[in-house]
Amino acid sequence: MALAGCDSSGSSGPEKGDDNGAGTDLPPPIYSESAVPEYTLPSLLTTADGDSVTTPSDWWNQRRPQLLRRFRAHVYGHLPPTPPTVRIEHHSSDPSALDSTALRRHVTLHFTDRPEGPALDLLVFVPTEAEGPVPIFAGLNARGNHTVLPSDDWPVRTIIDRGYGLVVAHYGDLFPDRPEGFNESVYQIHAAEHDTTGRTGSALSAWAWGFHRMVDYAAQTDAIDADRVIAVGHSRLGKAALWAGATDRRLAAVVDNASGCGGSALFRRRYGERIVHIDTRFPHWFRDRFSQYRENESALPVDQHQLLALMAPRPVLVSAKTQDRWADPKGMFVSIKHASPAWTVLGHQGLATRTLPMPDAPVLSRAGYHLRSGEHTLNLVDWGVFLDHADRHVRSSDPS
Ligand code: GTR
Repeated sequence: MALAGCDSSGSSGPEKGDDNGAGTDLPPPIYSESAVPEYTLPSLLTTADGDSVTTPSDWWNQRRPQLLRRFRAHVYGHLPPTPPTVRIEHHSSDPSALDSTALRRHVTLHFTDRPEGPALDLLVFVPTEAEGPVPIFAGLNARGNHTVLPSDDWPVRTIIDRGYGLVVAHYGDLFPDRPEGFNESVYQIHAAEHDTTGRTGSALSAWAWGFHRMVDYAAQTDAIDADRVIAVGHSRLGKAALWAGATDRRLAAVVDNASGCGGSALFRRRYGERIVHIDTRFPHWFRDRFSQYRENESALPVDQHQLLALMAPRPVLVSAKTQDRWADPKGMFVSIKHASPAWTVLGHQGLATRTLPMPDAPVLSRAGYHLRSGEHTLNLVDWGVFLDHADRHVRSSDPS
C-alpha cells in the first residue's frame, strides 16, 4: 500500500541520494509499504502477568511502571540522578527585547558546588504583556543558544505574540553528541557512585534530564507557570522530548517534531531508519543492550506506541513531514493510533481519527497528529500547529 500523501523524495537519511549509508555494510532502508513485514506489536493494555488494564489504577500502579522499566532496561537506560538543588545564576535580563514584547533572560543552571561542574545555559523569553505566569515551550537546540533568535526553527516572536514563553538550551551542555561524550556529560555529576562507562545510560537520557531541569527552573521563576511547561524537540531532540515526558510527569505536554526512529516511529515496521542504522551511527544515543535488537526488532520487549502512551493523559502532538521517509511518517501515525487507548483508559479522548490524515490537515485531539508537506525540518508552519494544539489543551486546560 502506498503511503497516502507521503512523497518518495527527500529524507533525513545519512547520505542524500544514497540512503544506504555509502561505504558501510548497513542494509538498505525499506521505502515501500509492500516491503514492510507483518508484525505484531507488544500489547499496550496487558500487564506482564497477562492481566487486562481496564482502570486508571491498573495503568498507574502496574502497567505504566512496567513499561517505564522496560524502556530503561532495553532502550534509553537510566537518567542521571536528580540533583538535590539547582542553583540559578542570572547573567542578563532585557525587559524590552523583541520590540518590547518580551523579557529576555540569560541564566545558567548549576547542579553542583563545583565551579567546573556541568551546567546548563538557558535563554529565556517571556511575554511582557502577560497577566500572571505564562505557559512555556521548553526546547533543546543543536546549534547553540546564539542561533535561536534568527532561526526558522524557533520563531520566538510568534511564540511570544501567542502568549507563550520559550526556554531553550544547547544539548551539548548535557551530553556532547559523540560516542565519547559521556565523559563530559551531566552523568559526571555523580560519576563516583554510578556506572563510569556510560553503558547503562545514554545521550538521550541526558538530554531528557535537561528538559526536567528546565521544569526546575520554571518552578523557581514567578513569570512562568511550572504546571504548563511543554517539551518540544526536533528529530533527535524530539526523541529526547518524548523520553523526557515519559520520565517526568511535571511536563504538561510534549510536541514531537519528526522524531522518527527511536522517537515516535514504530521499530517493528522497519521502514526508513531501523535500529541497525541508528545504533551503528549513534551508539551513544541508547544504552548498551539496545544493540542486541539490530535487525531483530521483534525481540524488543517494547515498541514506540508504548512510549507515547507514557505521556497519557497529557497532551502529545506527533508532527511528521511528507518527504521525511527516513523518519517514517506513517509509522509515527500508526504509533500514536496504537497509543491512543491509554488516553481512553484514563477517561480522555485519544487520537480523533483511525486513518492517516491528509497532509496539512492536523488532527488536534489531545493525542494529536500532524503531517506537514515538506522535508525533515522544523518551521513556522509547524509552530502554528503546535500553538493551536497548546491553545486547545494546555492554555485552556480542556479536560477532554
Ligand atoms: C539522522 C538520524 C535521525 C535523526 C536525525 C537528526 O541522521 O538518523 O534519527 O535523529 O539525524 O537528529 O537530525
